Formats: sequence, structure tokens, C-alpha cells
Amino acid sequence: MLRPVVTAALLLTASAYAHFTVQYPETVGEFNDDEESDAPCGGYSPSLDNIETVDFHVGGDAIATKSTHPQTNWLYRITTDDIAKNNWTQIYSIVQQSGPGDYCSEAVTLPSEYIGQKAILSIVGSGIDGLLYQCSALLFVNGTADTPSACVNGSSITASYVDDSTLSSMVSSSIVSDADSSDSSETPASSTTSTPSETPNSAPSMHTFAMGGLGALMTTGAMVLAGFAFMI
Ligand SMILES: *[C@@H]1O[C@H](CO)[C@@H](O)[C@H](O)[C@H]1NC(C)=O
Ligand SMILES: *[C@@H]1O[C@H](CO)[C@@H](O)[C@H](O)[C@H]1NC(C)=O
Ligand SMILES: *[C@@H]1O[C@H](CO)[C@@H](O)[C@H](O)[C@H]1NC(C)=O
Ligand SMILES: [Cu+2]
Repeated sequence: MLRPVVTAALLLTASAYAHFTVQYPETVGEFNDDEESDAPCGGYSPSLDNIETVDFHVGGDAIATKSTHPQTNWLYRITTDDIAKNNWTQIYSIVQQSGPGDYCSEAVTLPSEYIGQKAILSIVGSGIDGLLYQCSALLFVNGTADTPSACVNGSSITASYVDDSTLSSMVSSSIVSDADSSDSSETPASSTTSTPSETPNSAPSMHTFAMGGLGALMTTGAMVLAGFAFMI
């Protein structure tokens, strides 16, 4: 009777250690924290030929992530290339998230030429653990999406548009619209003048493991108690 409870607790513990996860759109491939640094999808090699896609609205759709790191720079890039190895196009200004937690860009738009095309979306997070990757397989559709419930900003995060020469060197083109960065004094990342930036890898690793671990521990405790209550 306790077994399902213990299993659930173990799963919770595992997810509490993730570098970052994508809440929306649904990702492809099984999530593997240890392989999250493998480009372009975090240990998974998608093929657009036979992949199940999710709809993404060119008039505006959301990209929602949850990070355990104190700071992350986010790059969203797509390719219609079958093996998703190259020819990446940047689709949104690079965002710097400060503070761990949920971050959501709620109105990512694309030119209407993309309607009907399939693409791999590669979400790249740059932070204390270097470059990390997750992918979604998209089918571009007309219209504007209703904001999904997973699209939220954590109450303790702040976000702003930044230049990041490491991330902007990882695309061969950019279709960032002016509107994306209109409230930013920074030039869009597609600019060719690259400013030297601190390498993310040089900082000592300091995950929010302690907090995540404690949270998981407390959750485990609560679940075991709940399990007991159920058995009594
Ligand atoms: C690269 O991507 C662009 C934009 O999707 C596309 O127009 C172009 O044909 C692609 N180039 C190659 C070599 O696949
Ligand atoms: C997208 O939808 C709009 C509004 O319904 C319509 O005017 C437009 O022709 C559509 N575009 C395509 C490419 O289907
Ligand atoms: C999250 O914050 C960013 C930056 O301030 C903002 O552009 C975005 O719309 C916010 N997302 C939500 C879901 O409110
Ligand atoms: Cu990490």
C-alpha cells in the first residue's frame, strides 16, 4: 500500500533536481537531467519526418520554462531542418531571468509564411551549469493561442532583454520582431557586434539543490503522512 506513495516521492525528488524543464509547449523525448547539456535537445535526436507535433500559433503563442538556477539567459530557436542539427533561426529576443522559478514569454510570434510547416523548437538555457537544452516539435498554425495555464512568471523572478554573444552565435539567422524588444534599451541579439561576456561555465556550480532537496524531503514527509492517514 505504501509502494505507490514511495514511488511518487522518488519521482518528486528527481524532478526537484532538474536544471530546467519546459512547461509549454510539450517537449519531445524523455527528460533526462544528466543529458540536458547535450545539444540540441538535451540527449534526444528528433526527426521531423515521423514526429508527433503540437500546434504553435504564429499570431502569438507561449513558451514557458521552470529553472532551478539563480540566473538563466534564454534563447528560443527553430529549425525546419529534418535532423535538427543546424540552420537555426532565433525567434525571440534573448531574455535574462533572475531568480529561480517559472518564466513565460506569452506572445512569441512568427511570420505567417511558417503556417503549415513543422519545426523543432530548441530552448537553450545558459547559466551556472553552462548551456542546457530542451526541444519541442511544432506545427505552425494560424491564429493566436489562448495563454496556457502553465504560462506564469514566478513571483520572485525578474526578466529583461539582454545581449548574449554565446547564445546569439548559436543561430544562423534571426526573425526577432521589433516588438519583442521595444521596452528594452539593448539592441536585439541579432546584431553582429558581439560584446565579450562572462563565460557561464566559469562560475562555481550552485544549484538550488539545498532548497529543492529540502522541499522534496518535506513533500516526501507529507506524502508518507498522507499515506498513513489513508491506511488508518
Ligand atoms: C534555413 O532556414 C531558412 C528559414 O527557415 C530556410 O529558408 C532555408 O532554406 C534553410 N536553409 C537550408 C540550407 O536548409
Ligand atoms: C490567418 O487567419 C486570418 C484571420 O482569420 C486570415 O485573414 C488569414 O488569411 C489567415 N492566413 C492564412 C495563411 O491562412
Ligand atoms: C513574464 O515577464 C516578462 C518580462 O517582464 C513579460 O514579458 C512576460 O509577459 C511575463 N509573462 C507573464 C505570463 O506574465
Ligand atoms: Cu543545473
